[in-house]
Amino acid sequence: MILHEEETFSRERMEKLQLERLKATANTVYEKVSFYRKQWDDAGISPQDITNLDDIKRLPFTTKGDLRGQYPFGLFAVDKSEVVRIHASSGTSGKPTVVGYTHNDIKMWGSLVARAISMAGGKQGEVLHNAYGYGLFTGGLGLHYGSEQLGMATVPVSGGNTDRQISLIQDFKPSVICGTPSYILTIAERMEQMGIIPSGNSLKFGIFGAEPWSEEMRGLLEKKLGIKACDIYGLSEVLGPGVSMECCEAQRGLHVAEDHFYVEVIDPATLQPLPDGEEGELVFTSLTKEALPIIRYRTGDIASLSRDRCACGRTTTRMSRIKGRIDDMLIVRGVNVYPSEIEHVLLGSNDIVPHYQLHVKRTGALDTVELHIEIKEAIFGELGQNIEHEQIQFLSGEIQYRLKNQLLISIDVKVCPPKTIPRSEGKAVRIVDHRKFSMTNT
Ligand code: DLL
Repeated sequence: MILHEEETFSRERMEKLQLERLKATANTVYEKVSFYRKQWDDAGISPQDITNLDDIKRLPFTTKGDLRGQYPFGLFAVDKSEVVRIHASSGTSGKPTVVGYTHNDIKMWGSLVARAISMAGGKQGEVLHNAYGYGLFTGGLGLHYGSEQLGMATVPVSGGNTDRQISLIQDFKPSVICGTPSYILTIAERMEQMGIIPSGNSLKFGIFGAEPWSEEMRGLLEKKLGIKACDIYGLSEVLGPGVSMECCEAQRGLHVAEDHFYVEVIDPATLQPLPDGEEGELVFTSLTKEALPIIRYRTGDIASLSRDRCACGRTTTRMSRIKGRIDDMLIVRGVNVYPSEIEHVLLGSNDIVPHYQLHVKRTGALDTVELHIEIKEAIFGELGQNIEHEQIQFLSGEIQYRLKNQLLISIDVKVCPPKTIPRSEGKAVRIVDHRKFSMTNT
């Protein structure tokens, strides 16, 4: 259901609103945040230079490094007495990035998540099971406030304690389940292990995100749980979940909340804007945030944009599913590959479970990547639980062949015994880096 009229604004009306809000945001950050004032003064730009939306391209970018450099509250545009919530993302090195919200920010965030839940099929009066982690991570509380604002009975179960999650699903009969796709898969598999048919429950819709996932993973989760699964995107530096959301009608790309965020795609190497349809790095500018307005934030996430009409009737720009983070891209003998592309190839095999990890090692001067996959329990049993069995060697060769054929990469594939690849309770760790310097896998 379309909750807000802004979702169907004409392009002209949306752009008028965006320009008004961009001008106000530019004035605020220039006046209130010394970081921006200095950055813009150095670049010879002032808020008055913004006379049309295209002028945004003249503004300097903001990066995660800038947020860290201003740790903890240096980029806040309001007095600390107006901040009512603080979240932070851990990051893999250095200081966390800290984000703050005023009362109005929390209200706006709740309304965008309510919009997102409604877009995915959630309805007032029904029950929503929220398995995103509660805490400094924005997933739990983000979905929570949105669900309450929509008028759903919200179950704040958080991540982990899978058996309890399952009994709550059986007893409270939610229609919507939210969580990372990897954790929801863990729940579905545990149900199967307990002899419960996952598709036999009350669930109708899934709201999954916070990590890259493939179309094949969507198919698997939809089939196992008997639901329609939609992708939700967001990042704490920009807001949290709700920056964009897929609709359950089309399930083709995520509608950006353009009344609150201006989206661009740039070439991460040249930093030049890319046209619609071309893949590059997503960049967001907030248009209504009070505590932490953010200008041209480089997300590190790879996607493309489309302004085609959507079957659901919404007119907002859509972004493609995230292919991965720039820092998660592996270069395997000169070929660039993202874990989500490997997932796409793997989920075509009936003999393995959908859990995998990429181990990056350094041998001499060379980086090598080994893909760990896990054999299905039943097949392992049939083969006498012998991981050296020639059929298992054959399976590893077959996956290697498909990766070479479809992605042009040659990597070693190690088939592991059942239940040996760690299961996720939040964001799945797809890349395990054994080299000295760590790689991110948030
Ligand atoms: O992950 C916010 C969120 C919570 C989104 C719940 C969706 C659902 P952070 O912890 O700051 O915030 O991590 C943000 O996660 O830059 C992406 O790399 C990744 N990410 C988020 N959503 C998706 C998605 C939350 N739908 C980082 N697909 C982002 C792929 C995603 N990656």
